[in-house]
Amino acid sequence: MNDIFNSSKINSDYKRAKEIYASVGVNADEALGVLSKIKISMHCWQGDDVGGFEVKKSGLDGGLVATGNHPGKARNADELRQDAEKAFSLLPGKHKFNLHAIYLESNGKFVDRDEVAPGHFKNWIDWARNLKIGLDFNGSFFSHPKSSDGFTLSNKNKSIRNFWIEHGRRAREISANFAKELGQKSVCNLWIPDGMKDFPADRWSPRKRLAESLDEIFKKDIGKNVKDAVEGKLFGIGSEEYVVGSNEFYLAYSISRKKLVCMDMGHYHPTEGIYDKISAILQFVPEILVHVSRPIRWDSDHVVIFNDDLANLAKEITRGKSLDKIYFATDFFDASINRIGAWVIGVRSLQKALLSALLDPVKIINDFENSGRGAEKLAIMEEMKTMPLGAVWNYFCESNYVPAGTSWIGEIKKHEEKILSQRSQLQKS
Ligand code: RNT
Ligand code: ZN
Repeated sequence: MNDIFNSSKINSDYKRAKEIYASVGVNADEALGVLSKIKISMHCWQGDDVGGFEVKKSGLDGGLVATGNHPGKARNADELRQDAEKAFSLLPGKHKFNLHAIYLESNGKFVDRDEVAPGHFKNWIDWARNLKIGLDFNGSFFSHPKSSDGFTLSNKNKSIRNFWIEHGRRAREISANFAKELGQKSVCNLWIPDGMKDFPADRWSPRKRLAESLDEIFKKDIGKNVKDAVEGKLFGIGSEEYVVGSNEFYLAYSISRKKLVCMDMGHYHPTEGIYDKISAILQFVPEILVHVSRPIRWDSDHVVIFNDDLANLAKEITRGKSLDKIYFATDFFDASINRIGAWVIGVRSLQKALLSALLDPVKIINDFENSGRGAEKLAIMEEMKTMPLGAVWNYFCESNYVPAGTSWIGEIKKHEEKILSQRSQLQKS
């Protein structure tokens, strides 16, 4: 199978594909030039099922569920780096890594969330610098005794609220340090699990408290290299009826406070795609953070694949010439399959969706639409689905020195046999 992906075949396939795309007015070289500049923030939490490396930790709670127990998950930061590095070696381009506060390294000492500081991420910075990648950050407002009643920044207890406000402030400091040390912007996203399982008597007070807590967190001017983002949600496990930070709450908040709104593809009603929302929201906010995920029936955080939702999202962004206004971050966790494979599949699928959008014959479809030729427009949109995207993709991989086509798949098994299986044995003994 791998012989198909040798250099000369990839080059000749690309040459032919280029001609085919040119026939609909699309320049494949240009598309690849744009794609090579798109950084994707790969989330750390697929690597260990959202566990983190805090010294004292309780299990996953706050509505996040990772299911499955594929052997060999990373048990410490060194192992997570080792796995992520493997994944990055199979991804074309230079990207970013997206950390959560619970991935700190504290030398065996207990460090509570209101004490976490830039120094706890020193190893991550050295590693990222070495790999020439950026780092993004997230405060972790879950899996903690002070989130166990279901409320953090909107808690009615002032001292609990203050604890989480301090955590939020520290998250921004850590992000600012990433930006400074690595010389590129760092996105600092905030998601909280606050909400109620059943009908609340009072929907109002927690939202008022949340708005006030957020204003406290964002009071300090942290400089323009930190991109603050706020992420809403439809519901979570244990917050089925009421989510304090709903999508409407954060959309309004981000517009009024000039923050990025984070749109997670799994955080809306199941029949609602986020692609239609991009052109609406970007009328009023300068930038959006997208959490690229794949819901099945609910916010199930399945590994991202190149499906219609993703293809439509990517097309909306390129048709609106808005690539520079979108920050892409993956967000899924499947513990039932090889976790490095999950990362690579997810990020490569997003890149493929972006490539297919960059190869979209925008001029032709616009002309058809503007001249009332609906059937022709639909026909060309359909024909594009069977164009030789794979040949262009393979050339992109090849020219970025990563395995093309299916030839990366064997790498996963090798890593599993050489590295992960050792961990499983240790785990057993
Ligand atoms: C939860 C949000 C959030 C988390 C991560 C771990 O519903 O999607 O982005 O998945 O921060
Ligand atoms: Zn998310």
